[in-house]
Amino acid sequence: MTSPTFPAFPEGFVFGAATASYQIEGAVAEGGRGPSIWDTYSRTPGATYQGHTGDIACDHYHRYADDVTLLKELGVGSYRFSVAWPRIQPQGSGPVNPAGLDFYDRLVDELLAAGIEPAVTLYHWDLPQALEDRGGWRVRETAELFGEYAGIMARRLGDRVPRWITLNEPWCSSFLGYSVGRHAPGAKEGTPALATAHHLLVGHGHAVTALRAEGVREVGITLNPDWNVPATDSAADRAAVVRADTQHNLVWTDPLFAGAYPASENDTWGELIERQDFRREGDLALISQPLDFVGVNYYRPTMVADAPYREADPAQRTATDNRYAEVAYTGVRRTAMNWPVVPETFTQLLVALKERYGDALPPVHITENGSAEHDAVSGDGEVHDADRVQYLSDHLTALRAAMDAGVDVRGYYVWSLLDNFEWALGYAKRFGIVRVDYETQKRTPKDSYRWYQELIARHR
Ligand code: GBH
Repeated sequence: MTSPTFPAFPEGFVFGAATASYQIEGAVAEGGRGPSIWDTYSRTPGATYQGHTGDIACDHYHRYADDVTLLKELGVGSYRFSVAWPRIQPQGSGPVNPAGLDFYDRLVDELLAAGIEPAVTLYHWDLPQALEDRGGWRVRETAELFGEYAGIMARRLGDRVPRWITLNEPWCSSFLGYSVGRHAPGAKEGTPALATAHHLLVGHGHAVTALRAEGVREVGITLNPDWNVPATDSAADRAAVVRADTQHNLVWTDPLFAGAYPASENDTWGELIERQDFRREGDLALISQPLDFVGVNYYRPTMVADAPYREADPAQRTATDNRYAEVAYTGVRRTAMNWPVVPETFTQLLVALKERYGDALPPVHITENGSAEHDAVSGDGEVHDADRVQYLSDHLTALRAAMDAGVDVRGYYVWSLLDNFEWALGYAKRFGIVRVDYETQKRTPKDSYRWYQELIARHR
């Protein structure tokens, strides 16, 4: 391991920090907000660590001005946050809630006054429960309503928000939400999850159309491509990597950047989607509209091995069982998430994306990167998170290497500004560069905050 360095980025490179609504806002029953699928799911016994919910979270809804001050002192050029759709449309469609719009309006003005460019994510997983009750992402109507909601937001904030992200990590919404049930709405449906993948992409397309109609400056989508490494050099494990890549990555990137679902093995999501009756004429043209950037969230590589079908009986098998299993990396450091730390895979992933799509790959923003560590408050009241500093330094160095190799990367947003509600893992995992004491809501900048602050200052 090298000691932390301060890699140098070109002029104009954007340094930022990111959060998401349900993970930080709290105030779930205030300001006219309707329930989201995460309110429902987090209340389901056994769904989240110790039954944790986002009811209070970081109380950002009330403390947003203090949090903007933290961002200002950090020196970031941009802040990525998400809008809670159920604050805007408590029923997911129809009447707009003025108090919800006002909250984001105040946040945007506070950011601009601090000299920080807002980057808005329209969907970071908190679907209005009312829409889930009508089928959620299984049904096309949700995609159409998402387009309407995008238009509402652009009309209100489009004059002041330069960068718009339609969806965050649709793989998580689709696969974790509807196939394995580890995220809201907690469905374990196998094949119907294919429809959710397609409808998320169609929803993205409708949102792009709506945002373009309002003339916003930059439109993109955030994906979480995996870097899959074969467990051994065997043909079987290498074939498993192809299946994992197809299901996790190409199902999203091929329609977006190549205008077609991936054609490879016959039991991958891509080919199955091709055969489904939920497809409509014109969908791929809608999905593949040109974007100004693609957001990439990257944390860690995945090692995969060939695996048998989960069900011996062919009639029981689902379209989302692609016969690969994740196996543990050995000989590398692991974060508190038990994720392997292998920074050079960040370079490899970005270079591979560029190689696959060439000029069809839009400029890249790293919309999330960071680590959960076993942080402790020292006797001096500080958090000396040397592991996180090392992680960030090494990943920014790997990012710089990808840029030297020809990948057009415009910005980097650290995940996350604050410790927050880590979904099914509740408050047990801390990703912040600022510690949050959940008893008092006191914020304490960690050593990683100071390190990032210095990195940014060196670029002025
Ligand atoms: C991103 O998800 C998200 O965009 C962000 O909200 C999240 O906080 C961050 O990364 C860190 O995880 O729920 O038991 O299946 C990346 C996908 C989703 C992977 C949550 C880890 C927790 C395990 N992450 N998942 S579980």
